Amino acid sequence: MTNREEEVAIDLDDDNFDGEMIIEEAVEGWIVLVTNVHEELTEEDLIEKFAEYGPIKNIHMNLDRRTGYVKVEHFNTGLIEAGLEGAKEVFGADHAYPISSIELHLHDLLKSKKIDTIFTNLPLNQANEPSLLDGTHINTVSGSATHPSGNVEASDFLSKLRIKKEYGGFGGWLSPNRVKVKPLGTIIDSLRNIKSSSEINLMRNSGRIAGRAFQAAMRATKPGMTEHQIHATLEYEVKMQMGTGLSYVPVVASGKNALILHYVQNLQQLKDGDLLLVDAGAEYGGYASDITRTWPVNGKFSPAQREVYTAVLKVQKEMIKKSVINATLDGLQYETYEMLKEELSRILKRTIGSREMNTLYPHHVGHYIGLDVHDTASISRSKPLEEGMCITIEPGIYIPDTDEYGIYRGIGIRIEDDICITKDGPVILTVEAPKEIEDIEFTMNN
Ligand SMILES: [Mn+2]
Repeated sequence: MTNREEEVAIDLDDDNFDGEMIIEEAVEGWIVLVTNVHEELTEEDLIEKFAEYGPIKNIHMNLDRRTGYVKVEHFNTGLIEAGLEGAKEVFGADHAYPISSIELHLHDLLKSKKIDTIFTNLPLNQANEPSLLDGTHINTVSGSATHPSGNVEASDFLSKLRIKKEYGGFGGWLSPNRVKVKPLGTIIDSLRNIKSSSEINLMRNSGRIAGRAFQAAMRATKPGMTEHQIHATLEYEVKMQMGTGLSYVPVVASGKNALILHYVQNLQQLKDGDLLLVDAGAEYGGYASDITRTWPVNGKFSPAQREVYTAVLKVQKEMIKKSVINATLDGLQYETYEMLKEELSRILKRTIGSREMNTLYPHHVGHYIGLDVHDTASISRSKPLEEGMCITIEPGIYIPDTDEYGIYRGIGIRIEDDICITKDGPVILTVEAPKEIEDIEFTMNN
C-alpha cells in the first residue's frame, strides 16, 4: 500500500454506519473495505453501487472472507480530476459542494428568498423545459436518455419544486408559483455565440495549428500509404505545435470513401489517381477548428477532378465573401444549393433536379464553431450573423460511383474554412491550409 492509499471499512448492511460520508471524501488510491458482502454480490454490483461517488475503475473482492474491497481508481478521462477543491482552485468557483447536498443548499437559498428562478443545464424535454422527472431516465427532444449519474439528485429535487409549483398549497419557504425552473443552456449558448477578441485569438491559433497540420498531411501523402497514417500525421503535427489534440475524430477518406459523409474508419490504402478528403481540426485553449481539404493522392489533379474541385472552390469563396453581418447560415445554404446546382448542370451538361441535388449535395453549408466544433446548437441557423460570431463554410459535391456520371463517377470533394464575422467583413481563421489547386500541388511536390 503506497502512502496515498488508506483503508476505510464500509458495512453495506449497517444502516447506522455513515459510510457515505467517507466514500464521498475518498480520493484516488484509497482502498475501501466492504464488509458483510453477500455471496451473490458480484463485482459489477459493487461498481454500480459505488458509481454515484465517481467512476470507479477497479473492484477487487475477496469472497472467502465475505469481504470485498474497492480500490478507488478513477477512469482516466484525460481531464483534470478536479474534485471540490479543484473546482475552486482550478476553475475559480466561489463555492463547491457535492451534488448529493444540492437539496440542502437550494432549500436554504430559497428560504432566504434571495432567488426566485433556478437555472439548470439538465437536458431539455420536448416542451424545451429542463427535464425533471424520473430519477434515471429523461425525455429529450430526440427520445429518451440516461441521466448522467450526478444529475439524479438535482433532477429529483427540481421535480419536487415543479410539483409544488403546479399543485400549489405549499407555504413557508417554498410558496407556489414563486420558484421558476429554467434552462441554462440557451443563455450560455447566446453568450458563447459571440466571441470576444481574446476568444478569436485562440480560435485563430487553433485554425493556424490545424492549417499547418494539413500542410504536413499533404506533404506526407503518397500512394500506398493508409488513411490512418494521414490521421496520425495530423495528430502528431497538431500536438507538436502545442495544440491539445484533434478537435474531433477526423474523416480521412480516400477515393469513394469520400462519398460517406461521416466516414471515420480511416484504414484504406491510398491509391494513385484517387482523391483524399480530410475533415479535421485542432483544439487549442479549449477552442476548436474545423477544416476540410481534398487533394490528389499522387500530387496532381486529373482534368475531371480539377473541374469539380474548381466548381466547389468557386462556391466556397463566394459564400465566404457573403459571410457578413446580417447574413444567415440558412440564407448562405440556399445560395450554395443554387450555385452548386448551376455548376453541376454545366459540368454534367444537363439539368439537375432537386432529388438528384440531395444526393450530390446532401448537407448544410455550415455551422457555428467555438468551444465545440458544432457549437451553440440551440442557436437557429436563421439568426442574422453578428460581429464576433464564428462559422464554418463547407460546400461539397459527392458524385455517385455509377456509370451515368462517366469520368466524374466517385469524386467526392468538400472544402471547409472557419470564418469570423467582423464589421470589416469575413476573416478566415484557417488560411494556412492550402486550397488553390496550384498551392496544393506545390505543397505536395516541394
Ligand atoms: Mn464542419
